[in-house]
Amino acid sequence: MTRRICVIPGDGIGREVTSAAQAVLRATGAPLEFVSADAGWDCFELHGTALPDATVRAALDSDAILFGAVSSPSRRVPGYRSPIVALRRLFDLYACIRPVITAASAPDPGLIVLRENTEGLYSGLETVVPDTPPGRRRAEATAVVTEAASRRLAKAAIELARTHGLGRVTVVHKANVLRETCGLFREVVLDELAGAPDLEAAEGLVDSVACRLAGSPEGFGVIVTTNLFGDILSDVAAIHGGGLGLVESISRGDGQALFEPVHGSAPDITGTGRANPLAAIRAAGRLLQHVSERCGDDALRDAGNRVLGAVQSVLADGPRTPDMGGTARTSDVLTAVIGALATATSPSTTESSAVS
Ligand code: GGG
Repeated sequence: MTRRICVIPGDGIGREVTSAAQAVLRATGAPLEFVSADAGWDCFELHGTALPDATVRAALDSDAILFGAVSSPSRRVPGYRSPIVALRRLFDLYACIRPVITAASAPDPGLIVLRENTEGLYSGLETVVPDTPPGRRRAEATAVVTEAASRRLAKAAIELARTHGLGRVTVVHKANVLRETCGLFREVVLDELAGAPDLEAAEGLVDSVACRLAGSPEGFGVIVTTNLFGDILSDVAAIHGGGLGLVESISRGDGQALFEPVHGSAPDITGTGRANPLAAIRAAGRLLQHVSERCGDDALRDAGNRVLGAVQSVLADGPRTPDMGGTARTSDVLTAVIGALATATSPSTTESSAVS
């Protein structure tokens, strides 16, 4: 049966890397059809919305979403809101999973950052206090933490740690200062972990974890944390996975799932043909594994495993884009991945388990 993939390339190099990922998906021979949909800043400039209704419908009507990257402006633009944050909330994609394959753990994840994806400080509850004179302006943001969202995330952390043999779940928070919000998150996650005696439960304050994580990825297992902390820590963790050009991100709920590279739209290199497509290609491999798991199609899982295996072999032998110290172009890496697909061997048991 043909599965429908909604491709949302977004802005900048998002378009270049999703095009490469789509080419790899086609090269697997898996029975897929692609529906392209708009989102992002360019879309906003063209259509007056960063997330058209047609895009939401196309995403709804698909088996999975392949997303590129968007460039939301850092200044306030009336009518604009981040489409990726909106998609995560619209589809209740509560678990954002960022596996980090380190030199020591390859081809399996040595660390997974699991970020709450629907609330926290990204709940969209920001206000400006009206009518304040210059010099006295004031803006406020509300962080939302609920027991239900924290508990379902903790369950996902437990499942991930078990599936990938990571042995430990580390809850990261700042409950010594944010006693109510982080305090609730910490309490609920630790409570859920108490019911998983096969796993070691650990905890850490976000600042000290960031410092330790910048030095080494060892000993964390699955890091489970709130939205903003997870956004930052997953970029720090990417250092150990070869940089942002290599790490994929899976946002899933109980229904839909969205796959994307962790990196953004990189306007500085857009159009130069030097973007690293490997994170997006890995995202495409995870997408195949996920769809396979959802619909019980072993051939799709095999295709996903081959994509991930092909990426590993290109990482070992090159070619490499400039972010990895090489001089290769996006198209060189794409050609190499497609070439490696034919001979990609079946990866180890844990890698062949869907991360989502
Ligand atoms: N592929 C991930 C991505 O696009 N990262 C940049 C990001 O999250 N931007 C948020 C935004 O621009 O709204």
